Amino acid sequence: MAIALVLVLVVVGSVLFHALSPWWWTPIASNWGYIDSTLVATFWITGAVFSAVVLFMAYCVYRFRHKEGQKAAYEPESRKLESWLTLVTAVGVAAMLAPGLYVWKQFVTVPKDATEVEVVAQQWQWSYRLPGADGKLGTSNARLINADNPLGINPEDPNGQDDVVVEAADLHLPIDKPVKMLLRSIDVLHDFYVPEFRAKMDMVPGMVTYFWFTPTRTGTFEVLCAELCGTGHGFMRGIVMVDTEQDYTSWLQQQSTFAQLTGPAKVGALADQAKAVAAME
Ligand SMILES: [Cu+2]
Repeated sequence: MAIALVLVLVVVGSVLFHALSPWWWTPIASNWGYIDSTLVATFWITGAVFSAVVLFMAYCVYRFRHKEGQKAAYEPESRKLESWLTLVTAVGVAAMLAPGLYVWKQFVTVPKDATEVEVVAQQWQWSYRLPGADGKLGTSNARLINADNPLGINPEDPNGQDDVVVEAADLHLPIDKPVKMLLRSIDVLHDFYVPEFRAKMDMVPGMVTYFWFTPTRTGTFEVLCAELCGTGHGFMRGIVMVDTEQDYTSWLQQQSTFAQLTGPAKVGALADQAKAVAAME
């Protein structure tokens, strides 16, 4: 009897904890309301199954408790019960997976008018690169990284000259404009995560991963690294500010392009390095 009661209390406690929890999501700031809906659907399904299973267990513990002279019947197989359980489980799992697949399709289908923004992660800071006036990011190579070229931009590529380099500083994005985040890491696994955007993705050295989103409200949001990446992992934080078009433009005008950062004095050295790397490959 006491066990049955404890089981019922576990269900009531768990449901109340979820319903009254102060640790819910931060208010959303992107177009990915679907991600929230998918999570809510999963909570409902797993919550209902959890409650049903534990309450059934409590019922059985109470209903079939020990009585003098009563003997348990042994019934190892029941075709009917197994068919039902298989069917119900299959429908439950499909109901949790289907919305996820639907959302994933949208998550990886980038709108044509999305602007590219590159995020470069390294132990333990975030840097960014914007395409500049030509709208194109120049090529880059991890072997070209040095103090004068922290993101490894190819100095021989004309598309890269006007790229805006934001080294270990805040990123600004204009509101209501879709952005495709190109994610690079130059040392170990990292993961670019802004909770309010409901989007994140692992960053893998040697490849470029991506996701897209549209910021839907202005504000200051914290960037977290969501992949354990060494002793400084917990301090690997950054700031993304979503601005009005006007504020964004004035911020952008204060940023330096790759060509400005390099300056004529260093161009020769960087070009020599690029030639050496090209010869190596
Ligand atoms: Cu990291």
